[in-house]
Amino acid sequence: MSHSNQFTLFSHIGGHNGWKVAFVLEELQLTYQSVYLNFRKNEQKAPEFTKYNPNGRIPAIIDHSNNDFVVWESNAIIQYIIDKYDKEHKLSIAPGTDEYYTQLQWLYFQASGQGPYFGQAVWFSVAHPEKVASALERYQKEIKRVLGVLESVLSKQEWLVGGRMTVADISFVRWNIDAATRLLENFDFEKEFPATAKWHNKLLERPAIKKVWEERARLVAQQQ
Ligand SMILES: N[C@@H](CCC(=O)N[C@@H](CS)C(=O)NCC(=O)O)C(=O)O
Repeated sequence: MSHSNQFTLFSHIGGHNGWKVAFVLEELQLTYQSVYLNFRKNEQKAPEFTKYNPNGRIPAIIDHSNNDFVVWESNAIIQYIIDKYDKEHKLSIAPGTDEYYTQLQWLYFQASGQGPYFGQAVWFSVAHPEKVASALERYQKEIKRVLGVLESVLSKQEWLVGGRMTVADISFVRWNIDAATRLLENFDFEKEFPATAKWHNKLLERPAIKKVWEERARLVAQQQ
């Protein structure tokens, strides 16, 4: 089958992890077509999709330039993209260096320490059938704890690794948008975590990230 775009990206308009991959693809100017699954119809659990991702969750990518190779788990996808297609290390740290593992450390921390906890805060605030104040409080506290970890580093350096922007920084953007705008009550990001807020706003100003985020806004508006 011939494809005009290098990648197919399975994503979701309201979700988080697909946008993270789109940010990276756009930054590297790689071509992709997004397929947005409909969670209301449970399309992420249907065999047409689980044949690609047995975990039944977005994102997943198909690389049409590599025999339709499939990868799922957002940060594994990001790792695949940079290892294979960021040979000049515009957005990543060269393998074989110590800092490569610092980059990996942040990617793991994002996937295990930020995403799931911030996600549970959303679940207990809007989706859980009962109100469980203690659970919500636990996850909201964890959001601040994770932002505190970032602040402790970013108050001393501009970027997480290598003295420049990499995928490590980009991986945090999507959930931090929600932390800054809707996950916490009476929260002043700039005041409580000034270095992290500055770093986050700088990332939002990146033309590639802006472009992807504007596309999402357009799709969200279309749904309403
Ligand atoms: N650790 C996974 C998390 C994937 C994930 O939770 N995806 C959500 C949307 S952002 C999903 O597909 N949810 C639908 C479901 O759980 O059925 C990753 O980083 O790719």
